[in-house]
Amino acid sequence: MTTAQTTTPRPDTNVTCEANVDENGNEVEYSVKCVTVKEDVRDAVVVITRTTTKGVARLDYSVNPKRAANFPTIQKLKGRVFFKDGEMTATIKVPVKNNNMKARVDEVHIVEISKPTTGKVKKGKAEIVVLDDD
Ligand SMILES: [Ca+2]
Ligand SMILES: [Ca+2]
Repeated sequence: MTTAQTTTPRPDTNVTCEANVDENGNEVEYSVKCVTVKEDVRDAVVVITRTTTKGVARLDYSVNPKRAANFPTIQKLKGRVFFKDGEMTATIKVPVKNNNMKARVDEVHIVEISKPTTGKVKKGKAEIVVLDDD
C-alpha cells in the first residue's frame, strides 16, 4: 500500500511578474493617445503606450461614436491589441471609409482600452476625430 505524498506548497517559479512593473518598480501603466485624421486616410492609427518594454501584454479595445456624422466613416469596433516583448507602443488600425458626402460636423469617436493582462490602464479613453474633405 502506498501512502499519499504530502507536498508542501512552494512558490511557483514559472510565474513571472516581470511585465507588471517597470524599470523603477512601479506598476506598468497604459495610455491611449488622441488622433485626428482626414477622411481619406484609410486607417486611423491609434497609439497605445506603456511604461515598460518588458514582456508581452494584451488589451481589449473598443471604438464607439461620440458625435456621429450624418455620413459616418468609422464603424463600431471591438478587438484586442498586443504588445510584443521589447515594444513600448502598440497600434490599433481603425478603418476609415472615405465618401463623397459633405458632413455637417466632423465626426468624433471614442477609443477605449481595458483589461490589460499586466499592469493597469492610466488613460483609457481618447478621441478619434475624422475631418471631412468634401
Ligand atoms: Ca471624402
Ligand atoms: Ca465626407
